[in-house]
Amino acid sequence: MSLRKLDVVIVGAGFSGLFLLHKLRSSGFSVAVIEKADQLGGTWHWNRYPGARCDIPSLQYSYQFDEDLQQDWNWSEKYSAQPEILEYLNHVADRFDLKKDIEFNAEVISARFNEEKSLWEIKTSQGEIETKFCVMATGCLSAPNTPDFKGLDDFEGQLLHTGKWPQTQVDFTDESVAIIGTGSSSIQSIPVIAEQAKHLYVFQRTANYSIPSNNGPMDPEQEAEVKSRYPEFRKENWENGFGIAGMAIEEMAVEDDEQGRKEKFNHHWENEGLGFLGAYADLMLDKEANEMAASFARNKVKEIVKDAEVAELLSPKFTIGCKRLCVDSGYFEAFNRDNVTLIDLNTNPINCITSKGLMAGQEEYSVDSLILATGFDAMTGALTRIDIRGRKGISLKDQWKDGAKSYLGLGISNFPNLFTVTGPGSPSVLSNMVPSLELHVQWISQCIEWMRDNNKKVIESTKAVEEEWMTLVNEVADLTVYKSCNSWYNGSNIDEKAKEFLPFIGVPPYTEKITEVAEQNYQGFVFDKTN
Ligand code: NA7
Repeated sequence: MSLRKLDVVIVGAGFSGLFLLHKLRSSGFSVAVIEKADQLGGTWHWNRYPGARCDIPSLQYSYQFDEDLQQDWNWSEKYSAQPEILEYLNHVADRFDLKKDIEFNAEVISARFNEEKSLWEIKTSQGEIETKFCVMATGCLSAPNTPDFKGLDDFEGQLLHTGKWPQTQVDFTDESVAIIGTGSSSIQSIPVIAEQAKHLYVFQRTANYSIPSNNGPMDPEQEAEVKSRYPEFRKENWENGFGIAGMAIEEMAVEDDEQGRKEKFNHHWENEGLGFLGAYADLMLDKEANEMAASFARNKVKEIVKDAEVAELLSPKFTIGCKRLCVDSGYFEAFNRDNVTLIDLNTNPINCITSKGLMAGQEEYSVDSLILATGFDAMTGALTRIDIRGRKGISLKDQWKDGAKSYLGLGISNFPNLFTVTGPGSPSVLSNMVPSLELHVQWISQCIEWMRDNNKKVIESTKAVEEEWMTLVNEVADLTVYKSCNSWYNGSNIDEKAKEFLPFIGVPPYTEKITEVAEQNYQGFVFDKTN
């Protein structure tokens, strides 16, 4: 097979990769997207589990780079389900004629920087490519975490992972089903599976907070209102810390009286989903304020769940929002059904998986299907699982062994001309992902264009700026309650991973910073460094 030569290789055909392809191709670069799956969609291709949907309203969880696109597309629900989001991405790909430059069923096996040529050598399952730039649009939650349960291979029933759901319809009718994990994926899927299955066993290690989505058909009046002023609507979101509308409140919970807090929490519980945490400005800054919101949410669980013992087990004990907050459609209500049983893994740990099911505590649960809803090696896993080698053959996995260091979540020292979209050190998972990735795509494309126009061949971050930036990322997190529990924000869900806080908190200051860096000719990065 002949060696292909390109300006840019983009890894991943999700939201980021598609927009990157459109941007860079429009600027005259030769580009290809390399995609492991047999179709586009990224997260929205892989996460097809029942009940999968976005938890940021679709009018915001969508591209804004093209006004005609955002005017033409109509979402059918407030929070769209996975099939509709995938349909949207296919529409975007067709509208901008993207598919012809996407190589499907091609997995990147290795990416090596050739220092002599200043080129990346990319080896995929389909062939080899030499490229000036490599952009990793691999997603923050795309490397599934499969815990090393003893006997997992012995299970003879249907084994599923929510993050790698089959494309064929999975029907649980008349089945006994076990699901391990109670994060967002499980919380979304449990109400749907419970309606189908004969019996559903939920194995919980940590009870989680979840806010009702109050999802429903798109309100035509609201849609028309947003569309009548879409650019301004988007601009307002950029001014919010999380890049999400409806969270820009300045009042403090600790300064309000009990009645005021009750009313406000109730309003946000019933209307805002993730924006529940925006009820007051101090919820993620002050432990006392946070506990007020947490105790409100715990009381809600006790109001919904009829069995007091089950309600207690489902009541989270940690700081609200410190693990990714979940948004559901009937999660706690599902535990009022006779065919749903909750098993507390703290008192009944999983001993092993058997051919028929699993042993937890002293009991064996025989099931037809076993679902692992055990999350992802978040933010870094999709990168470290590829053999990426920079200067002097240094592997990214080794370089990040004691912690992922990146400048602005965009560039990594020793890895010249390699960019990451929503990489560690950027707001990414603590923001509305679609605008955040669009911001990165715009920044990266402009940088590559600027280099072409200014005769620069190589751009690279340095250890010094990365240290400084990641220190700031952690200092900002220290001002909040985000570090007060185990979460995938800080690597604690993966045993062998460095425990460090990865996302930068605060969309407006971050946007200001990267804009300023670009305006000052990519301040902090070095160009054309010799070996
Ligand atoms: P999450 O949020 O990481 O949830 C994973 C769940 O799996 C969580 O409840 C974990 O418990 C549990 N888990 C993980 N490993 C184990 C083991 N070994 N034993 C028992 N339970 C385990 O992943 P999701 O896929 O639900 O959501 C990811 C994001 O996708 C979500 O936030 C949205 O942004 C979309 P733990 O809490 O660690 O005790």
